[in-house]
Amino acid sequence: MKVNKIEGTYNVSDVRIGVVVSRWNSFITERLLEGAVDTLKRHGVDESRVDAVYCPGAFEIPLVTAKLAETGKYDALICLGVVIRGATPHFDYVAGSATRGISDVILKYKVPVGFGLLTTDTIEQAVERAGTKAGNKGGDAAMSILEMISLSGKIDSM
Ligand code: INI
Repeated sequence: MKVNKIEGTYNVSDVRIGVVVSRWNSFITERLLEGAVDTLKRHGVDESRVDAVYCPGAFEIPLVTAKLAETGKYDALICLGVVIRGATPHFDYVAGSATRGISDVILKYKVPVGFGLLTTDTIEQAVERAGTKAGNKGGDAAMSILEMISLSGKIDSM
């Protein structure tokens, strides 16, 4: 193929990352944070370049993410939260509002945001995605922002 292929790498340096961490289900969100920081460190991002900013629950993640994006200090942000379905429709409102709000921030500020919001039916499913049998979605979100920082830089310099 003779197309110009443009894609990000995982090689970024001197980046500053903001991580928004929801305290709701904190025993799981702290594992997501560990996964995210571990991935960033293994790709050369020093911990001193990472700020972890805590909020009460997933519903508050978009506002905190927007305020961090507004500072212009971060190359990328990562959102970490856990919404568990339980038996009420509350899940749909909290998960839907958080997801839509995070998407809005990405497009308003054009900053990469890693989506590490677990939306599961059970606590067990959330635990599986926070460093046990289904990997660590915090780490996955960190990988995605590394690639997006690199890709954004390439697109900006086109
Ligand atoms: N917040 C979560 O992050 N996860 C949940 O599962 C959850 N549930 O189930 O209610 C939750 N609710 C709190 C919400 O995010 C707000 O913090 C709260 O409503 C105050 O605004």
